[in-house]
Amino acid sequence: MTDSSPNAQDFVRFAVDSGVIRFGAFVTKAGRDTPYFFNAGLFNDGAKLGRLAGFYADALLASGIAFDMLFGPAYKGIGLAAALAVELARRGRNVGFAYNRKEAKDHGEGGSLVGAPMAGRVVIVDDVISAGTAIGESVRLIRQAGAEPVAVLIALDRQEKAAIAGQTLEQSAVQHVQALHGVPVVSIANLDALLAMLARAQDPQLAQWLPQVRAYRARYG
Ligand code: OMP
Repeated sequence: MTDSSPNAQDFVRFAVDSGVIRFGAFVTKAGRDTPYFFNAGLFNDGAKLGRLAGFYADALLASGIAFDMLFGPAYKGIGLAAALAVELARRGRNVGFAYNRKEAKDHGEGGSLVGAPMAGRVVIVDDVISAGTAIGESVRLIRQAGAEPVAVLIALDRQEKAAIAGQTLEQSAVQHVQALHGVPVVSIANLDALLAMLARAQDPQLAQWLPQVRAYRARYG
């Protein structure tokens, strides 16, 4: 469910209209100067989160990947996985969800996992993949708990080259995650969908960003 599929196009439009995709001068975690940034924290009211969950559900169900539960990596993944769990239940698929704490807790629930017991085939729900550095920890946590990560579900695939310890690889981050962890990545939309949207934009305020975003794709994609 990527590039120019109707779902991807609608999602990119929704993200731009919500201010979740912004244009300007930003720096990614991997230190890349980028003319656009996707800030999932700005899906920050019930209506937006509910609509986002609908897009996640469409992408996950269309992938055909069989799964038993969801995992949301702290912090941003927690709300995303929770919203998706509600949406799936609304569609008749009531699955468990769990998340991790960033800080270890020495009393109460114990351990760093919270929510449904980790078991079976687990979908990791996250916001965006750039260089692909963040996913490994979730995969490890799930395997340590005796469960099987079967997919990484993200909203946006920035379609960038992977980076490991500051070194850029030839593989894309998504290919790298798939090869290293053996887990497929499913995204609602990718950078190609954003480029397609900018190429069609009537609003000159938006259309003006096309060359810079294209140049970024050429440099890091
Ligand atoms: P990687 O782990 O390098 O793939 O980067 C993914 C993370 O970078 C996300 O989980 C965010 O914390 C952050 N990020 C965004 O949220 N939006 C972007 O558009 C770009 C990044 C980023 O820093 O690369």
